[in-house]
Amino acid sequence: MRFRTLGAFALVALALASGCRRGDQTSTELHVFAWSDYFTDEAIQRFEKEHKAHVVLDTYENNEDLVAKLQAGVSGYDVVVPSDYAVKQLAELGLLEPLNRGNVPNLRTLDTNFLNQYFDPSNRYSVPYLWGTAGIGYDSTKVTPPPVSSAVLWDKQYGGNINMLDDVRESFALALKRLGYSVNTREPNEITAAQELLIQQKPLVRSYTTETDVLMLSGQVVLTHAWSGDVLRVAEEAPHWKYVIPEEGSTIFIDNLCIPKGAPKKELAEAFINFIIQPDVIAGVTAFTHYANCVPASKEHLPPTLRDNPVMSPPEDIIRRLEPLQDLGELQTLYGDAWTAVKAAQ
Ligand code: SPD
Repeated sequence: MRFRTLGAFALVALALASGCRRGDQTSTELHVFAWSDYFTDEAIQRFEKEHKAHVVLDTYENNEDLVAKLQAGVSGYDVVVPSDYAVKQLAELGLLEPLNRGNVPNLRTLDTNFLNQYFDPSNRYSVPYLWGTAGIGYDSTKVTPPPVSSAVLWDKQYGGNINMLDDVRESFALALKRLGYSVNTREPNEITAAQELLIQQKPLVRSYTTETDVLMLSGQVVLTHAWSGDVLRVAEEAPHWKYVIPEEGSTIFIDNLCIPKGAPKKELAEAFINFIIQPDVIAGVTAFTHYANCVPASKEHLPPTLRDNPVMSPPEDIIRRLEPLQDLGELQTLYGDAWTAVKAAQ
């Protein structure tokens, strides 16, 4: 009897203990939905320790997937990292929480050049985080001479060894620039011309993905439409990978930390944002991701090779060739339909 009572007591104690543990975990979990390789393990672990929380990281491939997921309803995410134009879309759809700036005192560390941008004029919803460009990654042992024009992505000799970003706005931007148009054109004829160019390219394309690092490192492609940091990071391990911004021009982006509407842990999310933009922490993120950040004081924590790297922080003459993607409102569906047609083409 005594034994049975003790056994029951032990079982109840165990159940309570595991119940509490589960309860504690849920109450301190922070769900972050971001681009792949956009935070460091060190930063996450330090935040977890300082805030006695557990960070759960999930990734998306492009802004459209992020917007669709948040539009579909309660996502359970606390922090998301949309690019410029997607911040505006999400804000207009009522899918972002206004930030309580009192909980993010490190906002003062941000470079004012990145604040009050068109996509969120008073930074009501967004904190600029990392920025970069889109261009072409190429295996310099196989692609000779070094490409200068995006025409190389239509060159038959590289057929079957080319990857394009699985990102409607970026892929259309590349084609539109090749045709001499703006990446934000609202002209249906120009969008159709870009669609045709992308369809014409399709037989040469091995894959459409934004996870380009794996393809480069494994040698599955010799050319990829890519974002600057991803190529630079690969080049540390495989220096034959180089990056070029095509002479026709390309895009420049700012990715931002935001809190989705109804986030279960809004205050913890603000603490996370405040933590990650500290100069030493974000310097660690830049050293890993190879994307430039929006915190000037982080520079002194960066290795000089990266601080002055022209791929990470392009010089003025290159910047002049870059256009930021704008939110196109209703017209976004024109691009979406054109992209579907490219994907469906045989
Ligand atoms: N591996 C992460 C790359 C993130 C790049 N941001 C994309 C911006 C799209 N306009």
